[in-house]
Amino acid sequence: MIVYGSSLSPYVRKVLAVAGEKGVDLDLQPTGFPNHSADFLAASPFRKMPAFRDGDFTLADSSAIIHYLEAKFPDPALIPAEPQLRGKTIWYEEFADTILVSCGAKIFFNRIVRPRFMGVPCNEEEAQQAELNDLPPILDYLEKVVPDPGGYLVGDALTLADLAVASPFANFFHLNVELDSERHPRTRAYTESVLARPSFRPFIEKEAALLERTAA
Ligand SMILES: N[C@@H](CCC(=O)N[C@@H](CS)C(=O)NCC(=O)O)C(=O)O
Repeated sequence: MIVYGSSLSPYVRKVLAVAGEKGVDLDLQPTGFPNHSADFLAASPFRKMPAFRDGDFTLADSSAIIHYLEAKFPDPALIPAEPQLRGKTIWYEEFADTILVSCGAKIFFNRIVRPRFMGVPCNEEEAQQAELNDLPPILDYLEKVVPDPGGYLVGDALTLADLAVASPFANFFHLNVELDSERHPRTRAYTESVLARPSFRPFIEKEAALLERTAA
């Protein structure tokens, strides 16, 4: 099975972590950006990563891919069956994919993707607005809901909620976005512990090496 994309994308990284937790081997292939490969375009009609191929079957969108993997490889379950746990799991994934990533993308896209991979200058005003004004209230929310060390966001086992919420924090840590140790200590400890899992760590190390190579 192939995933097209870069693990620098929090959506791609989330899919890779889900597969890793399930012990499923995915072949991560670049999209060919900026001249996308025909294989990527065939799987992703709107040119968004991640895209996915399993034989003749193609799919785009991280959540769609994760539901496919969950159905095909049910153990360990990362989307609980119990109604309230399932509802909360999907809430946290949606929160991460929309509210958290939208904010994080304004910082990461401006400071990393535009200058290093697109040859376009950073819009520092937009990045600062996101970092200083938009991010703190999102972290305030997380600070209230993240578990004590060793715990999980939903129920008493790891779920998609933990992987989805932690994934964008790898981008914050790459950017050295400081989490206020007085205001958000639990969020920092929790996200660092999820990102230290073997399902995330090798990808994050490769990302850090790439960012070091492409630094000005
Ligand atoms: N809802 C989609 C969002 C995918 C997405 O927006 N990916 C970004 C990278 S983080 C992308 O491919 N952007 C390129 C573009 O918009 O052209 C998912 O969950 O996969």
